[in-house]
Order: sequence, then structure tokens, then C-alpha cells
Amino acid sequence: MTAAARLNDRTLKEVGGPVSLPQFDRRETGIGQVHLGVGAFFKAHLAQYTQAAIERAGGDWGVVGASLRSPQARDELAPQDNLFTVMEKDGAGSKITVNGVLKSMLVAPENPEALIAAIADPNVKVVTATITEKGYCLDPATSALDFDHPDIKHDLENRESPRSAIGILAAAIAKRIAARTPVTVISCDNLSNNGARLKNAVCDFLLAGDRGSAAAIEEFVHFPATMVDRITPATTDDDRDDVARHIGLRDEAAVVTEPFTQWVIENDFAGDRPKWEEAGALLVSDVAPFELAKLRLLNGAHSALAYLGYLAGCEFVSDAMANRDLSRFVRNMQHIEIAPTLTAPREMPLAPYIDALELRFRNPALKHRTWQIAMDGSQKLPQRLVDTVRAQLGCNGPIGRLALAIAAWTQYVSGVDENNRAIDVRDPLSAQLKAISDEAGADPDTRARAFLSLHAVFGDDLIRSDRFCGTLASAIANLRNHGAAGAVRRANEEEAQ
Ligand code: CS2
Repeated sequence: MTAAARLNDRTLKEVGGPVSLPQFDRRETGIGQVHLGVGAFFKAHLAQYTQAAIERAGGDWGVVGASLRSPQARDELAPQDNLFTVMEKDGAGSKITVNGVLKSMLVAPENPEALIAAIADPNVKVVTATITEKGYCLDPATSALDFDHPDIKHDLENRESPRSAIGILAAAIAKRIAARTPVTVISCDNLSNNGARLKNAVCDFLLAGDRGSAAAIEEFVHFPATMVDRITPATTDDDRDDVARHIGLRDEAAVVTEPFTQWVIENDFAGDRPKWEEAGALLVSDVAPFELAKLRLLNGAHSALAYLGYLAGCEFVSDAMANRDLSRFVRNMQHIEIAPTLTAPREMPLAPYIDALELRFRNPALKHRTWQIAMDGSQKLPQRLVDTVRAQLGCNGPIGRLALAIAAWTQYVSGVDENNRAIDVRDPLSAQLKAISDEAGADPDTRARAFLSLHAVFGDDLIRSDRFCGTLASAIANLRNHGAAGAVRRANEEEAQ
């Protein structure tokens, strides 16, 4: 269906149905936040927290949004005066909000100087970032900045026209240090110790060019850690049509998400900030236990469902969950292999969290493609599955299911599925992963050792664990002989005996 008019400031009053509209004066609200990486997640999560914070506690917290690569988000939002719809959906129905926090959009490659100036503006007190795991350009072994990364090399030579998020942040932070205007920079990506990682990357960049002393960075810039959570698949044409049916206007920038949302932020700010706690965010002194629980139980299970589910022919996470063997396998993995590696935060007991995850993954209204989650596995596996293996190896705990999920990844990145159909593998290391797979050939033991030698994903310790090498080789053989569905069934049967 095509609704005639487009959502924008003028048509906002025509929005039909029970839709929440921005309850603040967009025009009068000044800018206080810059966000790097305006994608579906930002719209469904951070923008909603900021909108609710402004509505409940006021303040000049309008947002300058930035895209780091393509102009698409800006082009979708421009005819809409940067308004967009957030539709929360589950089997029971939907709830719709129009979000109005975005004041303007910048596209970094078109004008990096404008983005640097926006971040350097002293009125901006917080910078939030969703730049994905690979956006940090870190050496996975040391967590130091990867000075061999092509974008970092480029940016060190072109400091005023950088192209990486790190180069952009560093250029702006150098200006803020010179002007002595403090700022808080908040990483909102699914990485453990995300604040410290972002700080490392930016500090390494600045120190490499004598642009700031470590002490000045400490004094003027804070990098709190956060745990962010809201499952938000890429928007589809069907989603846009559904939104149009509900609001009576076309919205090319709409997002569809789940009702659940969570944000835990380390209470370490350099200055003022939106009152996000009024919107339900939790401010704590230590984010690590929340972050680890979420990364391992949610994202770890997500990646397992993505690789095993994809190989078993499931297009969406909800299809994978509808497969009784797979959902049981993942639940066992969470309870038996992941939860024992975690310390539950008081506010987040693990058994109810796992139960809630099951319902969230089953959400029939979200079309979350296994292929989407499978992307960038080399960047995601370390904190989602490999660290959990490491923790279990340390106490001789169970690792069979984690190994099967990792084995499914090795199959997935080979570029062909069980029926010899090509897989469109998206990963910064895709060429290297394919080469490892091709060179290793079919022998499970050789394959296990070849993949475990990949330092960027497995460090240098796991190849030395005979136990893990053996378990991974068995999982690879199991997958080869029985297919993903069969291997998962066998893992469940073994557990029942
Ligand atoms: C997902 C996450 O795409 C993925 O890798 O696992 O984006 C996940 O949906 C979010 O972390 C949920 O908060």
C-alpha cells in the first residue's frame, strides 16, 4: 500500500491511530548530543531514551546524527524533517512512537570537517556511538589501535579529513582539549569493556600524533561503559508498508523493534547529560556483569542460532526457535555452558533473563534474518562465544555446545552450505576465512587447528588447548556427517542419556 503523504513536521498533525508524538518543542530544543552511526538500532534504542528523557526532564538534548559511510539514512530522513517512526511489535500487537530528537544529519565522507565541528561544539555534552565491532579498528590480541588498518593509516595522514570514527573522534577531541570543554563519549556497541576500548583507540590515535597528553584526555573526556539491548532487525519494505497502514503516512526511515529495551550505563560523565534514567536507563558503578551476561547469553545464543539456523535452512531467528531441537539446544547451551561463567547482577538474575530471551527470540512479529546476525562473525565471536569457552576451559567445564556453534561458523564462512549452495558471507576477514577453509580441506582435525590458529578470533591460547582442538574437531565432524539439524539433535540426545 502507498499512503500519499510523507511523514514530516507539516503532516505530523495528520498522524492517525494511537500513536505517541514527540511531547516537546522540537524547534526550541537545542543540540546537546551527537550520535555516530544512525542506523536501525540508534533509532529504536538511544533516540527513544533521549526523547523520553527530554519529555520527562527537559533540556537541550536535540541530536545531530551522523552516518559514517553512506548518505542513505540522511536521504531518507531529509524529506521527513528528520522525524521517524518506531514500531514496537510482538505477537500481542504493536505500539507506535514518532521520534523527533534528530535535529540534523551529517554524512561524514561528504564533509568530515562539519562532523568534527559538530562534536567540538561546546554545547554538545555527550557523543554516543554505534559504529559496530569493526569500527573500533583495534588489534584483537592487544586491544590497542591497529596502526596497520587502512582507515587508520589514512586518517593519521589526513587528520582534518578522517574517514574512520576513531579519526573523527580524535580530531574533535583534540579541539575540545585545546578549548578545555569536557565531553562524554559513550560506546554503545556489543563489545566487552566497550568504553575502555573506545578510549584506547582514541587515545592511541591522539598520542601517535602528539595531539594530546594522556593526562589531558583523562581530564576532559570520559568514556563510560554501557550495555545496550533491543533487538532491531533491518527494516523491510513490508515493515514500511505496515507503518504506513498504521500512521496513515509514508515513512521511509521507520524501524520495527521489540517491546523490550534495556540500557545500563556506567555513571561516569564528564559533564551534563540527558536524564536517561527518567526513561528507564540504569546508572551503575560497574557495567561489566551486565555486559558479560548480555553478550554471552543473548548475543552468544543469537550467533549460535544464526550459524546453526542458517545451515539448517532457517531464514529468521523465529524459524530457528520454532525448530524444537534448536531451541532446546540453545537453552541448554545458555544454562549449562554459559550461565556458570557469569556473575549475575542483582538487578538481572540469570534464570528469568534466559526465560525472557526465549520469548524475545520467538517474537513472531520480528523478521530477524539469521544471515544478518551471521555477518561480521570474526568480530563478534570472541566476546560472544570464544571467551565463554576460555572461561569453561579454565575450570574444566562443559564446552560441547559452544564448540558446535563455532563449528557452524567455520562451515558458514567456507562460503557453501550443506547442500553446496553459495553463502553470501559478509565479514572484514571473509577472504582470509575462505582461504583457511579451502587450504584445510575436509579433515576435521586439520580444519579445527587451521581455524584455531586465527589469532584475531581465537588469540594464541586456544590452539594450545588439546581439549578444545579435539572438541571442535568432533563438532566439525558431527556437522559434516549429520548436518546442522542432525548434529543439534544428537547433542540433545547425548545430554538426555
Ligand atoms: C545481534 C544483535 O546482529 C547481531 O549480531 O546479535 O544486534 C542483537 O540483536 C542486539 O545486540 C540486541 O540488543
